[in-house]
Amino acid sequence: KKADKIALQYGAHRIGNRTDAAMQRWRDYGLGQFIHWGIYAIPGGQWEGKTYNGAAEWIRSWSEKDSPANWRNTYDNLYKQFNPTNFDAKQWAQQAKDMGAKYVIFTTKHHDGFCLWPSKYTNYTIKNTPYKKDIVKEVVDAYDAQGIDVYLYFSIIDWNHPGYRSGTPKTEKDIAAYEDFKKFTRNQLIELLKNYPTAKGLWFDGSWDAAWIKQTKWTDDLEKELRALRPGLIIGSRFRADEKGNRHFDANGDLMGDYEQGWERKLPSSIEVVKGNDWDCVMTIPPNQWGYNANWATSYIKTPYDLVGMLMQAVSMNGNFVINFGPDGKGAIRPEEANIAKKLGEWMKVNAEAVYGTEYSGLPKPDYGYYTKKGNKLYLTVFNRPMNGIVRVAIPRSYKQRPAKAHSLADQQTLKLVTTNMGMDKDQNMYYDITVPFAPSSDMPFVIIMDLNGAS
Ligand code: FHN
Repeated sequence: KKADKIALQYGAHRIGNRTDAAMQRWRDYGLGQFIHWGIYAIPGGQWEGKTYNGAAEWIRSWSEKDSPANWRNTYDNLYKQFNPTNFDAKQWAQQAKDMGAKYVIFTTKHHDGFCLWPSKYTNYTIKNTPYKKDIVKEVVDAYDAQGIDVYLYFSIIDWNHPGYRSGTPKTEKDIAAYEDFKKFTRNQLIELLKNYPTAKGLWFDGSWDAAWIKQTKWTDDLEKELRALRPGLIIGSRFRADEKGNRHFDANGDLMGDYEQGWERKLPSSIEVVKGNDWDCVMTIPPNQWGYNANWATSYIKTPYDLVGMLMQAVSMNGNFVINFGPDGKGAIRPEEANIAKKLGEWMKVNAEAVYGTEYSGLPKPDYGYYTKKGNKLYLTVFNRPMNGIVRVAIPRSYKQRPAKAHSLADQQTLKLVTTNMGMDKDQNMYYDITVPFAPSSDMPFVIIMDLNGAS
């Protein structure tokens, strides 16, 4: 510990990354799937004939502005129509498996408070819809069966609970109401862990309210209680704040939780930014829609190429990359998302070796794409194919290992590798020229594997 650190009771309880098997497994995932599903999928971004461009899962609050008289009653009664007859958890899990996802984060309850499991602590659950069945269980079972680890998304914000407050409760009445909400939140979390014993972690959200941030000791105790209930449980940095009100990183700059959970719809620009911490990035396919929005025509939709680029950017800096899906009100995954999953899966089928279990190479980012590394293998995922078909790899002299051989991952073809001395940059780098097949076999990035000499 640095001498100038201030004493904190509720800051980080560990310095540096977790080293246990559960966390190592998390670290090796590379690619994950996020699913936002709830009753907001019924309006799908449209409210009383009007299209809302804001995030569709927030429509209850967008529509409030336009229709103050009845928004609450209308939205909060939508669950009575929730009957997703096209929902097939096994099909979702199969699709995720084919895409190459190693974990899924599933919304058990979003900000609207509607629970996709039959919680004992509220009536606002799947049990009281025409569908009735426990959707969380169906998802957990189906993904477990595919060997995809499940993480339960849980929103602290709950617009449905009468005791929920965003601002710090001040009056006696508000304070009592919020205490009730805290009890409810704790009960639900314990219930989730008990009901779904195979879930590997909790993915918290909506934990930014002033009221919640103030609950320093209580949230710290609760986190400890949850961890004690489930050894190995993984919880990111979005659950609680320290006694100075800091979230994610405490007043000393130390990460609270098992990994940094602040990378939402953005990626770190360099390895230095993540300071050696574990992290994941959660990404929407449109700019900012998590729940189902029927109208995707008004914004840019990321392509499989874009997403592979982001995946490799994340993995090259020791992060996991998680792509969000928003099934519709009937439970179907829209064709655009199904197509993305399929294309990514085709790419992963060939190139996953460059993703799973790989890590930051220790090399500067090359112009051609991204490096990842596993033991003595260095992977270069090429996005910018050189015009002359020669990929020039620059390895700093200070780097302990040297590429000895190269081959292409797609077809295992040996690639010509020669040491090059251009007489430039002599003191800093060694150069290796790798000749890649002249005609690109697809419009997607390809991977070159280099065997490295020397101990890493
Ligand atoms: O407000 C939510 C949003 O709807 C979505 O669930 C994302 C997912 O990370 N989290 C919140 C915004 O940070």
